[in-house]
Amino acid sequence: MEFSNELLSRLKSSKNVGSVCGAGISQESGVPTFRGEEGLWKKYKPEELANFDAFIRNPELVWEWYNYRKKLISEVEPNPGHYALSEMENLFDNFLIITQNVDNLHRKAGSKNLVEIHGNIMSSKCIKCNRRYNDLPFHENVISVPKCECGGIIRPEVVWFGELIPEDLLRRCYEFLKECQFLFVIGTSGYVHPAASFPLIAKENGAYLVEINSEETNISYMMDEILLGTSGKILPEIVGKIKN
Ligand code: BV8
Ligand code: ZN
Repeated sequence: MEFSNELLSRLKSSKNVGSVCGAGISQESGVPTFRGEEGLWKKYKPEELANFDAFIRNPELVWEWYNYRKKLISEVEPNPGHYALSEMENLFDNFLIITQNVDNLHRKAGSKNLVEIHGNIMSSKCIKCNRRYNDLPFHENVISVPKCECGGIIRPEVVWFGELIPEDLLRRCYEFLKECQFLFVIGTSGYVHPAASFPLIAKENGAYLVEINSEETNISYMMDEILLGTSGKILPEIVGKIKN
């Protein structure tokens, strides 16, 4: 893929470079996205499963969904897109990944400068005493709702619809976006807030916005450039250009 001189010169001269990532960056690892035709789960909308009321109403069903996703995620690896972002940490003074994904793949690819604003599917917590349980075993087809020693039920430690993003994570994002000079917006349909508002905040602070997506999205209108294609292919090519 050819990149504009504008993109390359801005990128090479930027110190504060970031990325806002969505499910699309994990698609080439084999993790289904939410709103694509393959959909995470055709029968239900994530918005109907990924919320606290649905969990209280039917914790078995919600754990079935999360165990299905945990098993799937435990069998996949990061793709070249994740590794390219991990490499960018060494190419810029101040590089940050803000991800909506809970699939642990940025960490597996070695990224350290990472804010998982929607949490991480591999950690769970008791809804009564908040005790954290990392790496709960997930049994396929055995649907039992995990219980805490205190008797409370345990939930996946992810941020559901209607729940607040942890204050410290949100603050870290806003502080970064204030200084951001160049922002990649990768593999997100731009529906879910507050992540969907991050590119505009960066733009208002002078950042150059480059969207990487296999199709136009809800937020393409605000981008300085749109690179249509898959992130697993485009990101390593960008890293190659920066290194030369
Ligand atoms: C909150 C965790 C305060 C669980 C998730 C303002 C305006 C409108 C609505 C709201 C608003 N503020 C709050 C809301 C309500 C709500 C919201 O945004 N609703 C939307 C649906 C309208 N937001 C919240 O509730 C948030 N909390 O704001 O608290 C508050 C609360 C209530 C009311 C007011 C304020 C919390 C949201 C967090 C929800 N949790 N996940 C879990 O994952 O199990 S969201 C879920 O969607 C995932 O995290 C996912 O990452 C995220 C976003 O989806 P995408 O990542 O974009 O994935 P999608 O499938 O949609 O798109 C994939 C893209 O990839 C596509 O564009 C495709 O073309 C592209 N692609 C595919 N393959 C590739 C590719 N691109 C490149 N390469 C490829 N190979
Ligand atoms: Zn407990």
